Amino acid sequence: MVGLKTLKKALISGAALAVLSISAHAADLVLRSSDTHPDGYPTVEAVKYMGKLVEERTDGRIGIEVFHSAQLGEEKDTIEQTRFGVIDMNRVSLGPFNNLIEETRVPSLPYIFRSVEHMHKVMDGEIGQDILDAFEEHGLIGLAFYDGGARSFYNSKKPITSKEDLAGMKFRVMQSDLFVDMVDALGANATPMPYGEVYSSIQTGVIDGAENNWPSFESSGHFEVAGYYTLDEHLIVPEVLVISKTSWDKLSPEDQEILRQAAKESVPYMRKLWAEREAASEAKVREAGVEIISGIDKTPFIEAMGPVYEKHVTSDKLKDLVERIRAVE
Ligand code: GTR
Repeated sequence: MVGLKTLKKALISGAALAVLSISAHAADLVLRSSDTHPDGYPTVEAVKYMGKLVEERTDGRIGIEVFHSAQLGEEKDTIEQTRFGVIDMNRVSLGPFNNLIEETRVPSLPYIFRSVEHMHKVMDGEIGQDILDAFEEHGLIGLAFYDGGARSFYNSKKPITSKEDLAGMKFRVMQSDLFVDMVDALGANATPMPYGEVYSSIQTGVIDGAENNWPSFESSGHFEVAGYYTLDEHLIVPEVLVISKTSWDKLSPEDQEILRQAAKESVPYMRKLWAEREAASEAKVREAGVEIISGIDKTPFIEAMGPVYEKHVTSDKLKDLVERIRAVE
């Protein structure tokens, strides 16, 4: 039996805890930010870090609460909600923006970047800023780009060692026409679907596999159902942190500047976490016995992308972006 004294003590500490947790969110304005990834994932931690900076610099007036693990929904839906101001902030891959904002297609093109370093140079510079600016007319303010590593194919059926091995296989892609055409061009079949449905779809054989980077392949648990991972690295798609224009317009110019600066400062922090997580995820996946196929000849993959570029790089604006990206050393 619990004595009265113990009960009283428990109640008091419970009350103290409640007060504590209220004060942790005592900011006048708490911006709600969405992320599909679980707690502890580099993108989630980077936005929390940004929130800490914002809270410090506004003397606790503004805070950010990250709703991780797709608590607010799958990416495509949360993007719509962010555009309409139902969700304040969102950390998403550029992929689900491709159909809406044409500029986001260019850094999402297969093999557009020669390396992650090339991607950093492009996205940290003027080209990156031009792409961030393109969000505004769609109800969003682009704050920063995060890393998404290199994406490669994984599947439950067989080791893929060449483009020919992909023939007729069924892969999930993000909800973007560009990625559907990319998979088609490789001779496989693409099924666009939300991230949260991929695990069970591989498990039940609805699809043969999907494609992603090491941290997502690991954190989603997809490696448990897809035992073959081929490092063809067809995409290096940056991720983006956006805020709803509706939420943005309510802030003073000074607070907007604080947010912009804090977002910028969260980038190097994210990259450090990303490098650590990439290594840890790779180790975990290898330890689980997944067959890793590396060192394949990427040339046929790259050469197959001609029609994809032709179809999706349509306007002069996009052609110019491709040229500018290629020109960055
Ligand atoms: C991850 C990315 C997510 C999401 C996911 C997907 O790499 O970080 O934002 O886009 O891929 O494939 O849906």
